[in-house]
Amino acid sequence: MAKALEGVKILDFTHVQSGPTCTQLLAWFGADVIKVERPGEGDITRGQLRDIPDADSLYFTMLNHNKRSITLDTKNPAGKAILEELVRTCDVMVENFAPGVLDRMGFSWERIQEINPRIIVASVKGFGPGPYEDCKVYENVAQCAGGAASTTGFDDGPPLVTGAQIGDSGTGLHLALGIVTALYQRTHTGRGQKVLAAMQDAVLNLCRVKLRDQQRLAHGPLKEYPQYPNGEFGDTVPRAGNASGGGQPGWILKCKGWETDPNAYIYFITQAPVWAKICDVIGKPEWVTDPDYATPVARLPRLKEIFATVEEWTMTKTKFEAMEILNQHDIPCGPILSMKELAEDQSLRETGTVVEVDHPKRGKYLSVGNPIKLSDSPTEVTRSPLLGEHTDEILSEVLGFDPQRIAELRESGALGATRRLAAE
Ligand code: CAO
Repeated sequence: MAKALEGVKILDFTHVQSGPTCTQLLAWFGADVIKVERPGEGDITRGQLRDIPDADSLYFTMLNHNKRSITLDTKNPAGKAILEELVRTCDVMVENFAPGVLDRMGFSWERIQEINPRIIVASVKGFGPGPYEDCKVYENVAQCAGGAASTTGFDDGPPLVTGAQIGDSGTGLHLALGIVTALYQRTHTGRGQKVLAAMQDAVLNLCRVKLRDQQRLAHGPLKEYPQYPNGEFGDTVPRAGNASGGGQPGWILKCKGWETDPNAYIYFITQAPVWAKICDVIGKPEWVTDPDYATPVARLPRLKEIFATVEEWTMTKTKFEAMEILNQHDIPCGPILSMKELAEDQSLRETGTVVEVDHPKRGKYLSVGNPIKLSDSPTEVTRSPLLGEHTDEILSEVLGFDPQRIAELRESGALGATRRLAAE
């Protein structure tokens, strides 16, 4: 079956996490993603957090499925000339180097446009134009600078970063949307354009509800926050612990076994339309008519006490038992699932959200597959490339170079030493 982005050629000049997550998605949608890597080392994540000696790390393999790899020394004149050919041939260039790197390499936006006015140049940077535009940025820096850390954690503790990679993978998602939008616009204009996703902007976009709350503060306390009614509100959005970000109060509650299992918890939402059912389930039918508990407004100053009472009930059930009972009554809730539980979840395997991939050097490993499902463009996850595995193939198939030219290029040092799958 033809894939959604079949025929689109991506020059993937990305590394680490933010850029690779973007190009991996495009590859899953059918684009031909050509990953250009520095000879010898390649993407730095190949060697980072290694669990198996000499094999590409899970960090790399889980972010670079369905791509081809070519090694090029772009500081070598012949290597630079090949990069120029790739710019001429590809539809999109994606990069997430530190600010100024592409310019120093000789590939300013103006120069790229001269080579190929149809190309879309998509970049992840830490910050957009402004005081920090020249800074190098990693995940947690973006979480801190984008408002996530200041609003995550408990009121009496320090700011916290979250395990979700909203700075890297979150920005990669934003960039992917920018790219397909620019590709669509190109069908009318015939022109390429620059696409920028700054990590600070992407994190702030995901923290939209907190900027909402910042403005609500001017009109009084945030009544759904745990600080209400007894705590103090300053002039900035406080950390809200596990309170829900929406209008339906929620909290994380202990379940049976919490003393020994760090994940024996459930997220419980006291959604207003099912309040009567909640009261029945937890054995408090009198709360349905009691004016202190009957309405959402009356409940707000009593949320702590209400959740403590609900918890007395959840502690008598495992998180899965509680989930089953609550779902029978349409009461929104969610078990706190560990990575082990997610890895073993059969339904996630069946949908391809968790996939097992085979790799010639590391054997079988689990990965997260494509979380976006297209009915007419199904995803088949294939393993990440070895460093430079497709160098010759790309030079001949994509750029049309003959074997002699490839041999000369190899002599020149432009390609570095290629590791061949067959030789390993
Ligand atoms: N051949 C020769 N040189 C190459 C090359 C190739 N194929 N590919 C890259 N290089 C060189 C570049 O030319 C550059 O050299 P110069 O600094 O001499 O110009 C260098 O490698 C790469 O530079 P970098 O500054 O991007 O890399 P870094 O490891 O120092 O910084 C990072 C990494 C992520 C902090 C930085 O790239 C960055 O801020 N990127 C933007 C934000 C981002 O994506 N962050 C998320 C990373 S995931 O947590």
